[in-house]
Amino acid sequence: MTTLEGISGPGRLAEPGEGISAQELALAARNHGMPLEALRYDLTPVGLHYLLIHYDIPEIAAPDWRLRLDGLFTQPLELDLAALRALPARTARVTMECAGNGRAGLDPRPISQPWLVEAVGTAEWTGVPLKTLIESAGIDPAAVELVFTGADHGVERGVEQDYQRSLPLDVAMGEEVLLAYAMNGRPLPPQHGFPVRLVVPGWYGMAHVKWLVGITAVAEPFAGFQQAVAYRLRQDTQEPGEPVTRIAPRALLIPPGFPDFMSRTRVVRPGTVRLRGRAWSGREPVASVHVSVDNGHTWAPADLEPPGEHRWAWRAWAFRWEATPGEHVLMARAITTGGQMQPERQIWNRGGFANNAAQRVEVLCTP
Ligand SMILES: Nc1nc2c(c(=O)[nH]1)N[C@H]1C(S)=C(S)[C@@H](COP(=O)(O)O)O[C@H]1N2
Ligand SMILES: [Mo]
Repeated sequence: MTTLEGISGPGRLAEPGEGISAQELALAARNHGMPLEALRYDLTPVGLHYLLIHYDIPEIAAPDWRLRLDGLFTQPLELDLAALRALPARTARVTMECAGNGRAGLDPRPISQPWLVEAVGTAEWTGVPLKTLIESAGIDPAAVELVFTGADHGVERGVEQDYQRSLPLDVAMGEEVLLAYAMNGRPLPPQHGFPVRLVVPGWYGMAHVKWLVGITAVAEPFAGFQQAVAYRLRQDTQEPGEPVTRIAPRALLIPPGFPDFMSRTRVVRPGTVRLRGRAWSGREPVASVHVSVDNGHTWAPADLEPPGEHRWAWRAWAFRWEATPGEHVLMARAITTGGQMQPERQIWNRGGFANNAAQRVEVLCTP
């Protein structure tokens, strides 16, 4: 009989020149990205927001749903949806990005969900601050982390599991962390975590646990698969590595002109082309965006929308380019208030996480 290890072996790196497999295609078809032209919207229309679902979308009927707070709480709680919705709510505009965004561009390519750069989207999430529930359940002083459990179940690299992730208590207590039941003003759709998900503004997607059914306060840092095995920055699977946490700065271009169907090469006409895009960072805020129209040889600052009320959302930028006939490589990169700048070349790690190399867009300018 096949064992669970047998159907779901260890993580692998692609051999030199090895193409995207049918298994990677199956993942990519389930977990679609955001078409980059959707960078034009402040708020991503729900159906265009990227998706990442490790296992299956679980079946949850709203009347049956319960959220259980257990472990090191002084007053363990169980709530239904009506009870959650009766609590004071907040709405926050949040840019979410998968930690594996950019993975397919790495060499060698870690075999997993093969994102190019489109694993991003911005939504307005409405829900109850997590802090409100932690305070009413009362936290035991021995607790160091909260473990969040999703209703989805699967097997990954031989380990059968519920999808689970933890947050340190100080992060979980942040005013901005939400138990969200609405996305862009409507109940969450099944694929985005119906009926309730965690939203941790500024953190990569894996922290925003969907189909949330449990919150457990624990005395030791959580060592579950998605915390201690997956989502670590390391060169080799043997190293413990560093945990993946907050979103590294990134700028992306709305693809200019029009595309070639197969190659996706962009075609523009000579003359003034207004380049536009978005930039974001879950660490310190973006201070500027620089654009290169000559494949990174020279850079010039773009006009960047000033920071507004939406600290955790992407900001628009624009740049005037005088296009001349021929082939061009456009690039954009974000620089934070503390001087963190996107690298021009990929910085490799074994899982292909948090790699925020500056985007390159090939453009053909024809009369
Ligand atoms: N329960 C559960 N939560 C989950 C996941 C999952 O597979 N199961 N995927 C995570 C990952 S890796 C990402 S990037 C985000 C994606 O959120 P979205 O599909 O709403 O864009 O959800 C996170 N939350
Ligand atoms: Mo992700």
